[in-house]
Amino acid sequence: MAEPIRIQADPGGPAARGATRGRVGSGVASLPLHEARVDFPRLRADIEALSAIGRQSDRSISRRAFSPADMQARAWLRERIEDAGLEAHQDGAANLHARLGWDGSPSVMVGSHIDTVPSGGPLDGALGVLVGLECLRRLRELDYPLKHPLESVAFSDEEGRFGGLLGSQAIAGQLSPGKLHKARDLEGVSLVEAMAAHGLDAMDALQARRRPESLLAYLELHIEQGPVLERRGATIGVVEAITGLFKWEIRMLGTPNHAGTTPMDMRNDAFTGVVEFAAALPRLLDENGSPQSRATIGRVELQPGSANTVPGAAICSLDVRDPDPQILRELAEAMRRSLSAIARRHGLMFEFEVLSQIEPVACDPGLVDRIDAAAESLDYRKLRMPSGAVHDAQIMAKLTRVGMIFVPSLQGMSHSAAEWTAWEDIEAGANVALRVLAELACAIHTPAS
Ligand code: HGY
Ligand code: MN
Ligand code: MN
Repeated sequence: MAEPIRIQADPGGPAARGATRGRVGSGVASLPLHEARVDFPRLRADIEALSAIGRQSDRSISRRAFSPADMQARAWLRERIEDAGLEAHQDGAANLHARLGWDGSPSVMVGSHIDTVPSGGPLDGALGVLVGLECLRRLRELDYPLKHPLESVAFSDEEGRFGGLLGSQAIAGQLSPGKLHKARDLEGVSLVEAMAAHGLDAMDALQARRRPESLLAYLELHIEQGPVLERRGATIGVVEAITGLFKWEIRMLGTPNHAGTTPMDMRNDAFTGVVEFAAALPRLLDENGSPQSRATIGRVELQPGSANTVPGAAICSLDVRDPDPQILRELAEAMRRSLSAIARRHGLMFEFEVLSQIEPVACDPGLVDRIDAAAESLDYRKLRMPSGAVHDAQIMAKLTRVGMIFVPSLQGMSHSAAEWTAWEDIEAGANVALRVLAELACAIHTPAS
């Protein structure tokens, strides 16, 4: 076993300037592990401060990847990392890491994202990043001897302004020059332009790749974004698997024509095709999916878009999810067949582009048990469950063992201003994350698992 790394506990020493280097230190672990808890008032203050960045008049939050609000949040986070005496590091994909005891040996990583959907909530992603920061700060204060370095990361563009899960895909080596050049948002702004506006070169994302052997495990705490924990009265979700998805852009193509002079039976109305497809989704899921299957059309655009013109083109998004890869394949085939039949019936053409395809993943059984045991020993009510949302964790699963901790979402709401989690549940989740990270990275006696 590697010689435990000891961190200078001296607040004024070199470590204070964010240059925390392991292996030298005089601290002695001050608190037994089972008594270790996060500094909750400090974590709460961070959550409140970050949620003020990108706040909109309707109380929702908008921090789209590489937007001014996202950059402001990144600058704020970097300052908090350095104030904590941790080493701040930004990789080629602009993922922002906080490091503790960094010596280049295989590390334990914890993370999530601080970018949001256009009118998002204060906790989706942000909670996991701030809990990760708090855990590294707290482990530095507790001064447990480290077996392995720790890093807490805020991944770039998880929410998909430029395709989604960008930062974790960069680390997993899943990006290509073509994919980076092609990536653009709904307004047509390219990733290359958006990053260049902040002095960043999108192609540097290709350098962010990490070797699997550079990581020992990845942990992510996230809000559930669903109603299950609240309904079951549980505080901690022990995630066993993370759903997969495919995202398409569908284009139904008909004939634009005059709204007044074109008889109803002589139209090739593209919008009719999308409406019929949307109405068919529940049946398609019943016939080809599982109880965990989900299908969503979140965006529809009609062209030319004038009230007195029969739409010649109807462009819509399609987001389909299921934790079983075979069911996802069957759903994709059923959707394609349905689109083809509808197009034929209405004299339309259709095409679709696969925007993203994310495999479902199983979390590491050892980490699942460790999270479960930590919740048990901290006396929190827990529930083993799947994740219906996708997360950076499932990309990191390509590189290393992953585990996820969920905390309840009030009325299951997320991706909106109504997104919230009770403070005591946030504190509980953070304490479970602290325990698991300490067991993974610190040289202290831990129950086998
Ligand atoms: O879409 C998702 O599941 C995640 O919130 N980005
Ligand atoms: Mn989200
Ligand atoms: Mn998220």
